[in-house]
This record gives sequence, structure tokens and C-alpha cells, in this order.
Amino acid sequence: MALREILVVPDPVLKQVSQPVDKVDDELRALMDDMLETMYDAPGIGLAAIQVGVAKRVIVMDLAGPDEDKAPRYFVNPEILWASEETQPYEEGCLSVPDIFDEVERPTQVKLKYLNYRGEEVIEDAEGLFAVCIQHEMDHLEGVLFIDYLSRLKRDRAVAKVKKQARAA
Ligand code: GNR
Ligand code: NI
Repeated sequence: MALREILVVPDPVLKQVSQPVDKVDDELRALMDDMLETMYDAPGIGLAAIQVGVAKRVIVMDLAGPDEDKAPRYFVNPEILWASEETQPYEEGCLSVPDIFDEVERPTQVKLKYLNYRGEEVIEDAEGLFAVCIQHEMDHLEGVLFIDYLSRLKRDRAVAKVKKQARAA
């Protein structure tokens, strides 16, 4: 396993649309292992492959709290089969937009279909933080960041702040 570099705004790679995976094989599992290690190191609760520069429809996630056992999850070619009419605001952050947090409104519940680490098809309902996180990660697969839902003023300020931090680092 290896740590990979997490891309930050305004890297144009983050705007790419990721491509479907045709086979969950050992090479893809090696990518998912690296992504999980990178996510834990950051630390974050989710990571999409495009955030490490790989335009594949792959997501890793672990929503376990600091005192809980690790609970890694893997999503390949995820699709949303259904989303609730009801929406809910949540204060989001993103490893590709470090130190910026703002409220995003998304469907409260979604029904998902994806392939797991073993390449098996899974259908699952998500709510709460799981629903927030999977929708945030699936946006990355379309080149969309949570700041894209904010006003242009807020988005421009967020990118400027990240750029300034990068210069200072
Ligand atoms: O670590 C993360 N925390 C988070 C908090 C609220 C809503 C979404 C997220 S995902 C984020 C990691 C990340 O950038 N994934 O793409
Ligand atoms: Ni993100």
C-alpha cells in the first residue's frame, strides 16, 4: 500500500468526469487500498479516485468514529436508483478544498447500486451521514465539488483561500 497525493482546487483534473470500471481485479483493489490509506492519513471519511488523479468511478469511505473499529467501504460504478424528495442541509468539507466548510442541501435518503471490493453487485439504502457522503463522493465522479453549490462569491473566496494556503505551505 502507498499514500497518494490528494489534488486540491483549482487543479483542473478535479473537473474531469470519471470513467466506469470494467472489472474489479487485483489492480483495482490495489488502487482502492491506496485510496483508503490516503483517506485515513488525511484524515477524511470518504475519497473518490479523481482526488488522487485517477479518473475511475471508484470511492472509498469509512464513517466509523474515532473510538470505533475501522469500517472500510468500497464503491465501484455507484448509481443512485432513487433519491428522496426530502432534502437536508449538512455542513460539508472536502479534502480537495481544505479548511473550507459550508452547508449543502441534498436528498435525505438515497437507494444505491454499486460493486463492492469483491466485484459483487450490492443494492443498499443510505441515510444520515452515509447519504451525505456518498452523494458528495458521487459528485466527484462527475467533476463536481461541494463548493459548486455555493454562490459564486463564496466559491471564488474558497478557491482563493486554498491557493493562498498552498503558497504559504
Ligand atoms: O472527509 C470528508 N468529510 C466530509 C464531511 C462532510 C461532508 C462530506 C465529507 S467528504 C470529506 C472527504 C472528501 O473530500 N471526500 O471527497
Ligand atoms: Ni470531497
